Amino acid sequence: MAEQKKPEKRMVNEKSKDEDLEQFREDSTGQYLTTNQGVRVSHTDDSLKSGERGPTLMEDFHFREKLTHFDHERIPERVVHARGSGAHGYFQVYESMAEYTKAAFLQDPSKKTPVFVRFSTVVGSRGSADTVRDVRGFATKFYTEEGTYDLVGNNMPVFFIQDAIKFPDLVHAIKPEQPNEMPQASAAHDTFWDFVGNLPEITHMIMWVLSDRALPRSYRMMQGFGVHTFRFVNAAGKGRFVKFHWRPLLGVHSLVWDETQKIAGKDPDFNRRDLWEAIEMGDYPEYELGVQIIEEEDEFKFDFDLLDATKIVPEEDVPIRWIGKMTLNRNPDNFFAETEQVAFHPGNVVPGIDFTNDPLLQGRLFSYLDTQLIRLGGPNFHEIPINRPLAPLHNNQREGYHRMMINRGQTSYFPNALRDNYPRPAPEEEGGYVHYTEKVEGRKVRARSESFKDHFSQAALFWNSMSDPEKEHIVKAFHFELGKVEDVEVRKRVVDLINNVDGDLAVRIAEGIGVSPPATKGGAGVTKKSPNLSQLTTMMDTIKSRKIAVLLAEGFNHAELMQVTQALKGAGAHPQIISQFHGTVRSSDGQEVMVDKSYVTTASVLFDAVYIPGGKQHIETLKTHGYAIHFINEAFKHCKPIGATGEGVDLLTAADLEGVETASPEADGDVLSRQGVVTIRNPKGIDSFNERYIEAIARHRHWDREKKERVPA
Ligand code: HDD
Repeated sequence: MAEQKKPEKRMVNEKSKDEDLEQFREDSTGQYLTTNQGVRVSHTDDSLKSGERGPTLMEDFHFREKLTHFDHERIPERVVHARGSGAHGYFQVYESMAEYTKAAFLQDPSKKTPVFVRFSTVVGSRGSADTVRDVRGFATKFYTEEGTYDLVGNNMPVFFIQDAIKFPDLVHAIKPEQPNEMPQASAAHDTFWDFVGNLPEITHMIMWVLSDRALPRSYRMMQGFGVHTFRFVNAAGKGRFVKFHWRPLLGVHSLVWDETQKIAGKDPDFNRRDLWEAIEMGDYPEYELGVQIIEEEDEFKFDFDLLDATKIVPEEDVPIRWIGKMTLNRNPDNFFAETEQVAFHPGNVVPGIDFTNDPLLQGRLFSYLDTQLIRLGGPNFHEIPINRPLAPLHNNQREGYHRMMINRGQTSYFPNALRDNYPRPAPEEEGGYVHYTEKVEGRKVRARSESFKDHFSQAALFWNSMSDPEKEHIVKAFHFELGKVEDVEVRKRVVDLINNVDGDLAVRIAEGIGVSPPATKGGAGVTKKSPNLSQLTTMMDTIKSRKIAVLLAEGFNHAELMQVTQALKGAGAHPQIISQFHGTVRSSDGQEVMVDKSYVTTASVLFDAVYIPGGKQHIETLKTHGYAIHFINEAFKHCKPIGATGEGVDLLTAADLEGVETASPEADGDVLSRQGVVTIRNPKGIDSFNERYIEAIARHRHWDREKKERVPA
């Protein structure tokens, strides 16, 4: 027998994903219009007719092709996570993780692995608003040299259910109701809460979904989690459990409920626009990847099961190690081609990363490939540019709808002698994926492990770890969600369920929704806290990329405006001039400034903070502008930082910010910072004003103000 050729060493593809996509890009600038066959078109405004007023002719191939293509433009939206926004970028590990995993993209700190990330809401349709109360998807595709790895996570570390077989029930319950397809993109209706009241395992996730985590200020300011326990495997074949985390370098920040509802009208694309604009402006979102690594011998040392996706591994038990950073630095060229057609799959793993027996994960391993077959119309969706691996691919799969690859050679089977067995399986040392040799045995049972049955302790841990304002937000969220439920028995059952977590919380919920509190006050008997579950422990030392509204009318103080806006820009924020009309406004010393937005094209809810410079005439005018007063009141009500200098302080007095002290006319040069309202009368002290104002913005929100119910907005 002739000696067999050795397969070539893996050709590491050094192309970036951007270069890879180049061959598919089209730019029609300077080009003639053609048909899909490349025939130049001479006229596209009238169909071909028999006489000017006669019938259209079948032979009009341009008309038929144009209409037919249009008629087929839509594909089914994702059954969940239909609304999403994507971005390209790269990932770099800080130091080699070889001790824990052999995954090539986690070895070399100098290597940049291209990524594509899609953020999403879960429940709403493709055209629904961004700021609804919902979990956010955080799915990352790493185009590694060993093949594509997908980390398909969410912005919450736990899930609603423990076994994938319940996923269709969950989704049917939370999606709009059957008879009338209402409400859109909202859990606040009877069927969802009916499901909740009958499914104790959902309790922990409900606490997260009703918390501020469900209202992210930005995709750039939320965490991500792999949720399941996965496995790292090193070159020696040693396996360890691993939990994945993403943390944003801008800190974790949320909107407030009233604000989210208003934004849904003012700018339904709020989070999508935010991501897009940030990348266009060079404010590249950055996230660190973290891992919690657990030795196999420690599998049973926790009071919950590592295979249960309704549980976290508290940081106090296993600290997070931050191992690398992802930077998103390029917007897609075409939403449909990239963000819509991208297909994630938790089963896309590379050597060094493996699964566990988490029954939720196991079910996902089936569902994602299956769903793409209907959504993307056949088995060749991996050939769509955004889904193509950067690693070369060779196998004996053939044909099917929309096949792009032109396979050469006589054979499409294995084994074969005609082509020396090519393409042939790679041994492990040549990068062949070998599944972790976990020992499994047992009887076939349709059952849930006893170790999955504590549904309330971690829900209580989460509740205990919240700050007072966060707790208040959760109670109010229950009031809203259950307040929308028409069936009183459904409301009651949820109150009874929450009584298992915390008796006082159950009473506070009952109070707001017209049902009697549980007969006996219950609770999970957990007093522990895990401080980092609260968003108030997040980074609060940067104002990078925050949007600051500057309210202006004719006659403002130009020097103050410049000093403050320069300082804000210096700290990385983006001040925008808001005035009654578009065009320009003139300062007291005759300088013209361009207006970015007029009152009617924007609103306070679209900004992170407000600033009002001095200028006598300008303030007298603003006092008469209902929009300006409303702008301030609303920003105040939403606990946003407000800054005013010189006569600007008088506008705050006119807006009546219920008892918050501002700098008095006599206070010469002293800055006053009270509950995020920062004021100064004399511009001499503007530098210290800037410092305090920037500090107040970095804190994001000033929750003390929430108690001031009287402030109109
Ligand atoms: Fe899922 C999409 C995240 C459980 C079935 N899921 C989808 C996306 C994300 C997640 C981020 C959108 C990906 C994209 O942007 O295209 N899903 C999760 C997480 C889960 C989870 C973090 C629990 C830990 N999912 C889950 C289960 C099932 C599914 C248990 C079914 C058994 N998910 C799907 C799906 C989707 C999907 C139906 C819809 C579109 C798609 O897959 O591509 O297959």
